[in-house]
Amino acid sequence: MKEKIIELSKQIRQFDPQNKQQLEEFKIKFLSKKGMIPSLFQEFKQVPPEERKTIGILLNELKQLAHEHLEASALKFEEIVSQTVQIDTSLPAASITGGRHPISIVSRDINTIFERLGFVIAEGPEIEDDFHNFTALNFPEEHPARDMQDTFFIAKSPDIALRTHTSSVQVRVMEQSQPPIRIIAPGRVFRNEAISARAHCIFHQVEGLYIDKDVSFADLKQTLFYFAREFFGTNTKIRFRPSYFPFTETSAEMDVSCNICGGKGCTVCKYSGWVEILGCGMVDPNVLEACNINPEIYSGYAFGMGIERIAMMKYQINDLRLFFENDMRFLSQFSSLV
Ligand code: 2NM
Repeated sequence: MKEKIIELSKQIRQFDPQNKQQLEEFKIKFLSKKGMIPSLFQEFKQVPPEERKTIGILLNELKQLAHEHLEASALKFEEIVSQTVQIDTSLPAASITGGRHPISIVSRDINTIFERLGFVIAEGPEIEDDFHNFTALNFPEEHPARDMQDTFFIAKSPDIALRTHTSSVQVRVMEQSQPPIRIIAPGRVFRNEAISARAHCIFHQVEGLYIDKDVSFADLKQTLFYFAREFFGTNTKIRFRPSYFPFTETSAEMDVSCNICGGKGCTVCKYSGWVEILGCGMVDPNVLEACNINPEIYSGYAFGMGIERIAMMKYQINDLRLFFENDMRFLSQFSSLV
């Protein structure tokens, strides 16, 4: 009996099936009701009591070995099958469905124009501390943006909030490097606002920053003029109006000539011929100082724009909520634009 068991375990170990049929044959030969292992269990009944313990152990080990070997062989076999299916290079390519979201298209187009001017894309966290979102950006202690009504706070003392602009990314870059700095920071921002056709609590921004020796407002104007012509077309005119932001001095807002009506007057420009597209200015020396950049040596400009606003203008979309609803009737209109 012992010899038989040893002989069978040798046979089992040598078994290497090449297909499913051989696997089945193995099962029948060793493990089926009339197979060799169940027959041995029958024979086991005649084993004298003094040998029962050792033979019993050997027999159970043999059965286990057969099951394990069968499973391992089947597994190996299935792996080969599925691998062959996955890399069938003769299959025709799957057709590509879907397309980019309009916000993604516009964001990418804006980034590309600034990258051509030497700007580098910078990214940072959406959850920010008070210093990077407000204090370093020269927001006074009692500024309304620091209020619960305007900002989503996650924790209090220390204040942690969802960033309200991507300027916080620029603060992080300024802290970590010395000029020349030429970056754009695209990304999602969050403001505690009632949702309407013109506002949402989540939207997207691209902010730009250039710091070096002798950077002037003229440099800012020329850069933004180039951007406007590249993005809206070569006939686009720009104009600046004075404005105010805590982080820039001087500050301005820039309008572009309405590219829907060509300046004649329409609903997009509200019959003024001009559309506001961004805010900008010379970085306040207090901001540079807070970020360990010497304002006696360096100066810089910055600008920021809302991507939804620009996408609304470009595609003549009149309700900002459409960007966030993922309605296929809306999204599929952009599927041919890559
Ligand atoms: C705007 C308008 C004007 C701005 C300022 C900075 C920083 F970090 F340098 F201070 N980043 N972005 C800026 C300036 C943003 O958005 C309407």
